[in-house]
Amino acid sequence: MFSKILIANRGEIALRIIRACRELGIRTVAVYSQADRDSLPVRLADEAICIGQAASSNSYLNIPAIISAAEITDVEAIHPGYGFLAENPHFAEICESCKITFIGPTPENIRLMGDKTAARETMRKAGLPIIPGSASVIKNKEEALKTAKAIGYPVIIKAAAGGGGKGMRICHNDLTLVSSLMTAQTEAEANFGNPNVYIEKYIEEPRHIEVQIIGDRLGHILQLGERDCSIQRRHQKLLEESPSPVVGSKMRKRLGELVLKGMKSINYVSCGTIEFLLDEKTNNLYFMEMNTRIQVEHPVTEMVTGIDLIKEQIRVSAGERLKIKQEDVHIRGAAIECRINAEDPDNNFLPSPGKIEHLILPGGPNVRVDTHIYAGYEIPPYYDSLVAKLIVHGNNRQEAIKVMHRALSEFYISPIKTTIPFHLKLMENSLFLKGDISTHFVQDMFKEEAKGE
Ligand code: MV4
Repeated sequence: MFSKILIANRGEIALRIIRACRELGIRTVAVYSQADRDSLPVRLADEAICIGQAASSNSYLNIPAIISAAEITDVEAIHPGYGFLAENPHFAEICESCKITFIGPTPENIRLMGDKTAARETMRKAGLPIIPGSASVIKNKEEALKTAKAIGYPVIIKAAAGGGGKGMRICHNDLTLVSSLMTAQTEAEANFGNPNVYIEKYIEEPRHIEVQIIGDRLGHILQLGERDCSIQRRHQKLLEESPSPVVGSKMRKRLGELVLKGMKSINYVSCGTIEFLLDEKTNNLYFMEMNTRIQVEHPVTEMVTGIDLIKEQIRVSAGERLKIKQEDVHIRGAAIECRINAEDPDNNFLPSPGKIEHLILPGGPNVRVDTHIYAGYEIPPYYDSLVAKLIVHGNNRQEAIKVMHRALSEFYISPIKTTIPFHLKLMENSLFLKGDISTHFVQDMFKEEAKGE
């Protein structure tokens, strides 16, 4: 096992990793930007090194500064958290060449899954259902038109180097397809440095279902059930839950078998998430893409499986064997996570950074709060707006919702605006209570409100 690791991240995930390390007896090094000097992970880590200015490109994305900090403090491994350098194959390679363990998948795993067309083709070969679409990258408008003719409109153009919703375009006919192709390629080049795009059939009101997996370096892989992440706004998830209210035991078993086949085919190691779209009209399930990192919503899976994913992730990176067997993984009850962002839900979710003067955190049975904030903390404006994750557990979905409602009503943050009032409304929404939601839910909820006013 490692004796000391560096955490190349900030905020709640940096703190989450420090906590896992403490329990494993591993010393920690926090790296931080000038804007995060007074942050909790900096205070709680065993050592802390400033790596640059507030802008991420000068600090949390600054590879030479991070590697220097790792060399100076003599760590054996780097945990990248999520975002920043977590899915940068080049960074994973540099760590390797400096004899520092990158706590994550191999650079090959990251690179393969980062190319969304290659990921699609690899998973198709492994037997996973993929969304009907182009076999590979679309080279010209003739190929685009041919693909659309074969699968039928509407279609969606996606960037091969994209993911997470950036640079997607929906097209309903030949005319818009041809004009969108050009702009999609230009945008892809500008955003990702790669103009490659591909085409899929557009699934109209899908549910976003994702499966958590973890693999060790000895070839063992576990699947830890699904999360339903359909409650999102502009590709930012707001609430995640496990199990999904629409996945039955038969579909769960099939999902599990599919992801294990897919992951074994690429010898995947570390934590990862396989994203699926579920078309509720046809009950068809499709592989969409894979995230080769620990995700924000990992606690939802921890709550229903009892597995500490960060500790396991560190253990497998140190070469240890997974302690749990697939037959010992059981999904117990239901868990929900609400993302508390410093944003104003009454003002188009406008970011609301600033100083937290008053803070009351919820507690009591079945409540977990993952946060780096404290009374007197000033939320810097330079990073994402996530300030806390409120995670609850119940014997079933209904009970978990009751616990969440109770915990949200205890939660008090002032004077900054947060998404707490949005989540409170959600816990009372009849469609949410029924589990009758798709990825359009939040948008529709605000449309309904506008009508009523
Ligand atoms: C789709 C889709 C419908 N059909 N692909 C959005 C995030 C990115 N990972 C892929 N996304 C989508 N891809 C096809 N063929 C709809 C979405 C989508 C979506 C997916 C998951 C969660 C929320 C979403 C919100 C809008 C669109």
